[in-house]
Amino acid sequence: MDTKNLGFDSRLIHAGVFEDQFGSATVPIYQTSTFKFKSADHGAACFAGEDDGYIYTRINNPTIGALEDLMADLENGYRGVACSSGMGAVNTIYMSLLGKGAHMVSTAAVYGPSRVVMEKHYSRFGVESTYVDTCDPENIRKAIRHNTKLLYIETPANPTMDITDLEEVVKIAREHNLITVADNTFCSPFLQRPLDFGFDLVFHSITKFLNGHADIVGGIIVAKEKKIYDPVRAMMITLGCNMDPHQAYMVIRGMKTLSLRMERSQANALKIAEFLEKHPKVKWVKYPGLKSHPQFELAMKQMSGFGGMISFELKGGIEAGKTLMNSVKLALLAVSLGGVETLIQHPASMTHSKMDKQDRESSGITDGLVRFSVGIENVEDLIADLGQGLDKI
Ligand code: LCS
Repeated sequence: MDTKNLGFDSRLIHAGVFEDQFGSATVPIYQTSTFKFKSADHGAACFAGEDDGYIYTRINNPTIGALEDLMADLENGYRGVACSSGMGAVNTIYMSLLGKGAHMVSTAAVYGPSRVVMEKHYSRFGVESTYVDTCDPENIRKAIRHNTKLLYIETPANPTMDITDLEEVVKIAREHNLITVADNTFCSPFLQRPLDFGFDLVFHSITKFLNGHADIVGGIIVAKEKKIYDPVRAMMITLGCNMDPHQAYMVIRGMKTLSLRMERSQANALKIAEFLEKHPKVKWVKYPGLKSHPQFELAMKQMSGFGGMISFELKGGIEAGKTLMNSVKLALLAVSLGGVETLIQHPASMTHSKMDKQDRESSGITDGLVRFSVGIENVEDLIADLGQGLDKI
């Protein structure tokens, strides 16, 4: 369907959906590993790229393709590359764009494993990296070297909720001829579209808000242009971190309600952030929708809402945080985020535990930081649950 003149919510329902021979209203699951060629010449033409017929599910598949088309549409990009996980997407990007002697500048407080894999493993193959506080674009400028190729931004960052100015990053990249990548997991295209600011690539852990139901793991990359899409797609195929057709079907199904879920999640999050900010046992709260967030104005400028993620620290530090995590009954004590169910977790001992302690602390991921992923339950119930947990401290 031509979605050019449709609004975001209509595109969520109709983009990527193709007509099949039976008139199926939803995208069918093509649970096959391989596809029959019409002839030997047809097979050869598919491999040569002269025919866009399906070949093999690691390379292309109609169900996975429907999700890739949907995401490219929502992010205003050229085409999408679906991956087996968000980390599959991260590694596909690193592997396709960096090599021996190349250098990357990245947000310091990224999702822990995105940084750990670079510093521990890509360094073994001669890839260099510098992690800086990208809230101040000057830090990015100062970190650029003669061999810098990539600027890798996560905004809002997991779990500090720090925000990076997308427009400024693109300006710097253009001055130095660098490729720009944004991890848009915390926002989803409902709240922020980095390609519209001039980024070259955007990606997501699709496990989170996009799928929204805590029942699959997946990732997706969307490229702004063909010249960057082609090497990224080729790398995903070679690495073999493709999505599975059933996984793609689940994500397409979950994404139909993205706007509805995001609206409720962020409405709940604002009320919870306000409740926490006023609570006497809370030291600080970081939520982009609070005027106390140091980059509230920037969030207003580049995001169309403030999302469902909150970080906070209790006055009693980590011991108080543990009491809270052990006391809440409605919020699940679990990692991951962006599902319909509210989750609470402790980044220093869980999602970011493999990071060097000094790097973790200097990135703002303190021992006492607790992260809250706000679901779509009744907000009164969530506040009551937090309240009884805070009373136990
Ligand atoms: N990028 C961000 C911002 C993430 O939050 C995650 C996962 C990833 C990439 C990797 O995606 P995955 O391979 O897990 O699909 N974040 C997690 C978290 O905060 N808790 O558990 C996983």
